[in-house]
Amino acid sequence: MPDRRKQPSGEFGPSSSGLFTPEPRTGAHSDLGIGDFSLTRGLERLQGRRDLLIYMHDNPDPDAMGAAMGLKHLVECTTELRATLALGGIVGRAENRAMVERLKIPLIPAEVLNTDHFDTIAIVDSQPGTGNSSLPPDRDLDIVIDHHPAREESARAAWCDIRPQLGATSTIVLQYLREKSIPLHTNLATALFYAIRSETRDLGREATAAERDAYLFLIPLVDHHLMFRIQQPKLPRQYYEALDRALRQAEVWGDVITVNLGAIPYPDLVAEVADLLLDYEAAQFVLCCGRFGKQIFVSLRTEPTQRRAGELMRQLIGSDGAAGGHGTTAGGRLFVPVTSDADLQTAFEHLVYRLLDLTGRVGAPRFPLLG
Ligand SMILES: [Mn+2]
Repeated sequence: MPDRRKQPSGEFGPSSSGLFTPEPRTGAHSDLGIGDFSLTRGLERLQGRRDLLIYMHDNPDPDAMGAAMGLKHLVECTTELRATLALGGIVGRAENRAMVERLKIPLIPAEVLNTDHFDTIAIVDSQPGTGNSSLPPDRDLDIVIDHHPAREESARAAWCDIRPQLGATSTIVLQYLREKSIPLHTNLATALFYAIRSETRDLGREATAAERDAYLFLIPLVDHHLMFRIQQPKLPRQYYEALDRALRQAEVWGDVITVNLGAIPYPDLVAEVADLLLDYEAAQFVLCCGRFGKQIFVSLRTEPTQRRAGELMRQLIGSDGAAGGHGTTAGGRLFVPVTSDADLQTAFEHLVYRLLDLTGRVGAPRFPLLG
């Protein structure tokens, strides 16, 4: 059986950090003057505010949800603010749904929220201008906390803490809670632990010493029985249907595996299947796409030796959609809506050709994975 702890994460927003080896900050990061963040000053600026709305990237993953939960706890323990978590898209993956249910994460669909009720707006695990969140376009942001490379728009937020050298946004938020000596309740500790675990594949993927330190701090506080229930959720029939389709449709072009899943029951399924196919012994690159409603979602995975998934995804998608990712994981969404599987197949073939071209694999022999 595949290791079901593997998670898509931080899709769209690019990030980079080495295996336990923090990389130097990017030029863009230091040029923007981001990184000298003071938590005490950040919290002081929030005095007198009443209602905080916290956004994550759409179809949030455990890192986004853990960071949002942690930020809510932080501000509610240190300021007068009450925080609300805004859900853009859906929580689809079974582990992520189990996390929401078992840890009682209070998500409110973004479309039912009246943003005028909130005097303070935050986003975690994403940034303004990435095209992967449901942020209101007409509001200035107060708080941006992320571990993807800094974007210019983010610097406008008074509380802008972006650390691309870290493996997870939840690591940053846990550091805040520790800096202010705020006790963690079991559900929050479990959420942060699961967030970091799934984001880094148990510290094996793009984790740093900060994530290891977070693990050691959290382990005594985590409910490991709950953790097991989240990590090993019961799976719906549609998961096995999608798996069956994925295995039958997957094609091998040398060390590149590609699959079009057709209509999918939830957007992050493309990332889940891409993770699964990367386990294939010949795989160095996996491209997976599918259609959720009228939108095409794309996921790319690479082996750690090919750490340029985010860059490849941005080249693949170009101006046709929103794209980004980490060194070995990336995601994207095409802007043009499709109404038929034929349109999806055309878009997919275009992406496959571009990937083969970008990786110098044009002309590689093509075989079905099975049969
Ligand atoms: Mn993340």
